[in-house]
Amino acid sequence: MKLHTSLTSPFGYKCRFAVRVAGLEDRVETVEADTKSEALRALNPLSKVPTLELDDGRVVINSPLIAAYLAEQAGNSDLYPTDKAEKWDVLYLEALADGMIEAGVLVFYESLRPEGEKSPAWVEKQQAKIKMALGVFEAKTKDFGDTPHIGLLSLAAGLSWFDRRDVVGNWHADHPNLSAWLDRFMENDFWID
Ligand SMILES: N[C@@H](CCC(=O)N[C@@H](CS)C(=O)NCC(=O)O)C(=O)O
Repeated sequence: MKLHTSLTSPFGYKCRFAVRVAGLEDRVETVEADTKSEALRALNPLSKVPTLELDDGRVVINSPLIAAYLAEQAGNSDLYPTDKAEKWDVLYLEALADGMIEAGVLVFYESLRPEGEKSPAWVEKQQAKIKMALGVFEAKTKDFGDTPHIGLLSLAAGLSWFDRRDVVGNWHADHPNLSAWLDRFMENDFWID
């Protein structure tokens, strides 16, 4: 399988972590992709990364589906709990983290627009969503546990990307539990800088 991704994409990080947590490093090759290329568009009409190309030519798009596919290939893994109620809690965390990252990606893309085309109101709206989500995660940090499930992989990928791109300023100061958790989580063997 080939995981087409930008090496800086937060959703790409999420899936690259998932490959390692699922123990599929030998079966998944990471291929650097350009979102403006014809090659990626041919695989994924939305030209988005990550995009997973299967060995038989079929394609899986969208990081939640890619993670679910990887987990299925791996059999039992830490990515999703087997208990149904716990699984939906994890999927909630994943969706909230993904949504927070999406808002961050919009803020980042807005920063690349020419002066005069930027909308401060739009940026403020996205940043407000990020702040709300960060508040929820801060309150939930104590319940995260030690298993690197897909919700935590997405969250950690997003938070570390926020720091790399500086899209939300210093979120650490107002979210000390989350900040300390990220420091610990980044020490896991599957972490990729
Ligand atoms: N919902 C998608 C979002 C993927 C996404 O937005 N990727 C960004 C990079 S972080 C991208 O490909 N942007 C290029 C574009 O939108 O044209 C997922 O979870 O995989």
